[in-house]
Amino acid sequence: MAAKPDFKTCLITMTKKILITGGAGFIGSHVVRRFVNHYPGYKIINLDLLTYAGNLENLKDIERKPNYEFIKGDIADSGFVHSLIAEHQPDAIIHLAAESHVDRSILNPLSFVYTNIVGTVNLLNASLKRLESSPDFLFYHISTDEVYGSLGKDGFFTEVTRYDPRSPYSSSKASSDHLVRAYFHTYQLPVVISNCSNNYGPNQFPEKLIPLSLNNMLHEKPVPVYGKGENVRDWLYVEDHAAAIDLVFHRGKAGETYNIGGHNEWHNIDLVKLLSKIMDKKLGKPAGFHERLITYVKDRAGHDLRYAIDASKIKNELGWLPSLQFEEGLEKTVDWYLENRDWLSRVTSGEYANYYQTQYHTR
Ligand code: NAD
Ligand code: TDX
Repeated sequence: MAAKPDFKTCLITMTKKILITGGAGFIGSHVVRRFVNHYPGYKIINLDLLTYAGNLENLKDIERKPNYEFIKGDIADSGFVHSLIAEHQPDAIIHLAAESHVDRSILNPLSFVYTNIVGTVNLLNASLKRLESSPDFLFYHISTDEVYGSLGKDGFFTEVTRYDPRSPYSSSKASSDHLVRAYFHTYQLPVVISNCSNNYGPNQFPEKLIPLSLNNMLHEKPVPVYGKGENVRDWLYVEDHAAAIDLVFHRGKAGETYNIGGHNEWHNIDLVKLLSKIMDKKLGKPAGFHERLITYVKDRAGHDLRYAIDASKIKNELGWLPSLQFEEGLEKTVDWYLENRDWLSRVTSGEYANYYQTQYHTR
C-alpha cells in the first residue's frame, strides 16, 4: 500500500496564490523567500510600494523563480488595491506592509495612519469582496508587541494583555489589529493575527538599533543610546519569525492571536556593548575600540521601558520555538552586514542621509 503523504507534502503539492504585502522590507523579504522556496506549488505575489525601507535587492536570489511575482503599489490607494485583488484573485493575504519605525512616527504620525490604518482597511475591504467567491480565504495580519504598551521590571505580554499603545507607530498598529478583529466579528472574514517582539538579522534598514549601531561602528561614528540605555527589548532572529509566520499561516485558528517572542531580553546598553565586542573581534581591533563610540543622547519621547513576550500559546498549540541562540544570531547578523557594506552604503544614501543628519544621531 502506498504511504499516505504527510501534512507538509500535502501543502507543498497544493496550489495556492498568496499575496504578501511589504515583501521587499526587512521581515517581508525573509517571509517571501521562505514561502517561495518551501512551497514551489504556491504562487507568491509580493506587493510593495518600495518606500525608503523596501528594497528589491533583498530578494535578488529568488526574483527569477517561476512561482514569484513582484507588483509595485500603494496599499493606501483603495482603487489600486481593489483592482489588484480582483485581477489576481489570491487565496490568502499575509499583510506586513507598514511604516515601521517609532522615531519616524514621532516626526510624521499621519504617514503611519495612511499606511498602517487606511492601507489595512483597504486590504480588508478587498478581502471581503474576494471572500464572496473564495470561502476559504484567509487574511493574516502581522503585528507587534508594542500594541500592549510598556512593562515594568516584571511580567510578560500574553494574548489577553490589554492594549495600551503609547507611540504613534504602536497606536496605528493597535488600530489596525482592532480593525482586523472587527472584520472577523462583524463580517466573518477569516483572520489571524500575530504580535511579535523586536526582530534582528540581515536586511534590516539601518535606522533600527542593531543595524544602526553596526553601521556607525563601521564608520567609527558615535553610536547613539537613548536616555540611560536601560530600556529592555526581547530580540528574535528574523528567520525564526518567518518560521513562526509559516506555522501560524498554515495551522493557526481563524479569529485567534498568537504572540511570538524570543524569551531573550536585553537592556539596550548591554546589547550595544556586546555588539561592540563582536565588532572588535571581527575587525581585529583592540578591546574597547568600538565601545568608546557609545554616546548617550536625548531619550526618545514616550520611550517604552520594557517589552517581553510570553510565547507559550504558539509553543503549546503549534509547536513553535526559536531555533537560534542570540549570540549565534548576532554573529550571523554582524557577518552579513560586514559582507554587505555596499548594500549599507546604497540604502543610507538619499533621503535617509538627510534623516540621519537631522535626528537624534548628531546630538
Ligand atoms: P520595514 O519597514 O522593513 O518594511 C516595510 C515594507 O512595507 C517596506 O518594504 C515598504 O516599502 C513597504 N511599504 C510601506 N508602506 C507601504 C505602502 N503604503 N504600500 C505598500 N507597501 C508599503 O518593516 P519590517 O520591520 O519588515 O516590519 C514588517 C511588519 O512587521 C510591519 O507590519 C511591522 O509592524 C511588523 N513588525 C516588525 C517588527 C520588527 O522588529 N521590525 C516586530 C514586530 C512586528
Ligand atoms: O539609535 C538608537 N538608539 C537607541 O537607544 C535607536 C534607533 C534605538 N534605540 C533604542 C530605542 C529602543 O529602546 O533601542 C531600542 C530599539 O529601538 P528600535 O530598533 O527603534 O526598535 P523599537 O522602537 O523597539 O521597535 C521595533 O520593535 C517592534 C521595530 O522598529 C518595530 O517595527 C517593531 O514593531
